[in-house]
Amino acid sequence: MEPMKNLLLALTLLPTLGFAHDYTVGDLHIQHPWTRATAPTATTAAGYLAITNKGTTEETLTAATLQGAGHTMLHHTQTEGGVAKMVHMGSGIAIPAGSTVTLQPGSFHIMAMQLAAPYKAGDSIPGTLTFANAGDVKVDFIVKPLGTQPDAEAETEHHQHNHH
Ligand SMILES: [Cu+2]
Repeated sequence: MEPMKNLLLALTLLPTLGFAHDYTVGDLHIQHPWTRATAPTATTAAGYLAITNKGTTEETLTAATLQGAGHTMLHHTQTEGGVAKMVHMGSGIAIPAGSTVTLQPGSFHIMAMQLAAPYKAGDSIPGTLTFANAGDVKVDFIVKPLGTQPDAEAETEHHQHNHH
């Protein structure tokens, strides 16, 4: 396929697939908030995204919400002696000046608990990110199919960039 056709195809697909949605607030660039579809009986989900701090002072993600979750917390998955456990980030997740922090499976995540109803693949879940300096930022979490792996995610982003 010719490059121009590839580009047009990519642009046509964007709204449908919900890829590469991002938000810029001051010096913060928030990329691709997503979560996974949940099983019918599940009451928890995890929210993921990448945050780039282009400023010169440290920023902190202090809280987040996902619609339909009765309670949310910021967590970090840590593995000790082969056992993974989730640590509550009580003072938030720091985003140092000039760096990107990625919330992803096996690492930092937004733990959404007490789900009122399952998250379905293809849905978009409104949410809020609260930053110490930038305040509240409204975002949409794209719901990916159950079992989506971070590698698949990286692959998608990689292909996306090839078109620009
Ligand atoms: Cu967790």
